[in-house]
Amino acid sequence: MTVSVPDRTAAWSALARHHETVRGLHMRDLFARDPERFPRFTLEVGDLFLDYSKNRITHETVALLVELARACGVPELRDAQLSGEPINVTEGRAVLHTALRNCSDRPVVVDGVDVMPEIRRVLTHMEEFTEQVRSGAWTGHTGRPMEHVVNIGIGGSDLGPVMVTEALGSYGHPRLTPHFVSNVDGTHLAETLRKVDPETTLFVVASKTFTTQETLMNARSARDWFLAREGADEAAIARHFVAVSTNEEGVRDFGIDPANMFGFWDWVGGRYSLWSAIGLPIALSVGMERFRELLEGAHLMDEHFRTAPLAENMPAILALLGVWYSNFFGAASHAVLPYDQYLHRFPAYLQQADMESNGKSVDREGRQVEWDTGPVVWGEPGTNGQHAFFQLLHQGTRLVPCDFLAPCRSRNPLGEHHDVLISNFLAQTEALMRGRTQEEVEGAMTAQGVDPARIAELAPHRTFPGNRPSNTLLFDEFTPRTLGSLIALYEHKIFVQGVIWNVNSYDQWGVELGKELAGTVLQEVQGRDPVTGHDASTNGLIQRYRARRRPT
Ligand code: G6Q
Repeated sequence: MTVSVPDRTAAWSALARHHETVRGLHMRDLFARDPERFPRFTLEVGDLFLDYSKNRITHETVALLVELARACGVPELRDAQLSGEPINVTEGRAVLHTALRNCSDRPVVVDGVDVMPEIRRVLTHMEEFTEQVRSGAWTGHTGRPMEHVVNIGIGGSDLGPVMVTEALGSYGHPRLTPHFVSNVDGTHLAETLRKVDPETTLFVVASKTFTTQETLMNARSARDWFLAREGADEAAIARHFVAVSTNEEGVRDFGIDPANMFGFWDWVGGRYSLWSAIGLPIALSVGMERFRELLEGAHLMDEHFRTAPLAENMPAILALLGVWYSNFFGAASHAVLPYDQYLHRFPAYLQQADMESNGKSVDREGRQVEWDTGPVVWGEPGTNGQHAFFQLLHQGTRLVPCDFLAPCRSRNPLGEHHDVLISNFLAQTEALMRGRTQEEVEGAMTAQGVDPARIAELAPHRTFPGNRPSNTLLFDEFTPRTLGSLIALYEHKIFVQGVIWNVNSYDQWGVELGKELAGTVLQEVQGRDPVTGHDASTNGLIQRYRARRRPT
């Protein structure tokens, strides 16, 4: 396999030289010069339409970026990942979330075994269970059907399911209200339990390892709360607690019958696990048919990613544009701006997917990298963001590439709302690209009869440099299929960037550190001895907390 250190490839040097000529070009002029720019820089996969023409690129930029991807071994590593090779080198694992949504007949082999029959078996188990709960055949210990589903999980066992369940809110079951508890802050659980009735509540304890401190603590407290109700005993637990995990022993030790456990496998990374049984709360809410549509949408994107040439490959193009801005323009962040209220958790979900995957500073061989890796990913739905941080996007000193996402048809057609939403959406990308020149500002102010001295004073403030890049992703209507394709698009984008930066996108030692340290400090905040083993700041804070904490 040819995998090169990116900044030593000929393509990287060529891109650095090319950047010198492109950085001075304004997109306004690029559009004026080339009437074919829109068709040239658009792509379509299923229901997703990507316009990437509002980027600081020329035909040559794309060719050089594609060359970089080739030189860094993107096609080879893509094929290695999809075929189940252990590309997660630091954990010695295959990375096969794509197998979970493999709707083809192709087997996927890990260590000589086709994993597809096991995947289908768990899907069938999910189907049987969700149908029972949704139809009302599954009842609680007092014989009432379920009305609340509380997912207890954190990180990858929370962010994907909550984002998708929210996103598909319009498809939700009318009797079942989904809730998600992740934070170990007791407020999260307490506030949720206030809203539910133990007789009609199903808890889904979701943890790949079944050792995560926050999840186990929340699950234990939920179980205590449940058992404190009259008539609820250990036998009743089986009607109200199910688990999603790879750790059968841990599930049994917790007191959940393994018959009520939905399994998955170590080759499914936490932040890539919503396609597995971790998606159970999604399936309970929208039904298994919709859940399968979500998988089909993702599979469509997988097939595109697997087969399309790099220059026409949507995830690869998005990834390469990100590399272009991060490594050649020095952009440190990337904004994701969904103009769809259903997608309000999408930026938070992507933050984990992207920053936990590519927030690395050593390469796959353990050497310090000499180039920037993953950007800070952030965002909020439009139009809210326009009244908040868009000021910086338009006139700040930093370059922030943006992705704008919107459906052509609303799931809630309400008067002119959607046209107004979309006109804002389109106007923003245009304004970011075009800007407004000082002459334009002065002309407009003169036409309004403003005093020339005032014009001179105000014109610089009202001038917009423009030339601020954005990608536009339009889809027809927000369906489970579209959402599946959209998530898979970003997953593959992250993968391609990881390959180019030569980092392992599939480990997360930073997360592991947090898990380890919190355990040590817990002993101390609860202990009686003076705390002296840390730096002065940490010692002082622990002591201050101990002096003020509520006595137990
Ligand atoms: C995801 C990370 C992390 C993980 C959580 C929860 O890729 O590994 O966010 O999902 O720490 O872990 P468990 O599912 O094991 O509880």
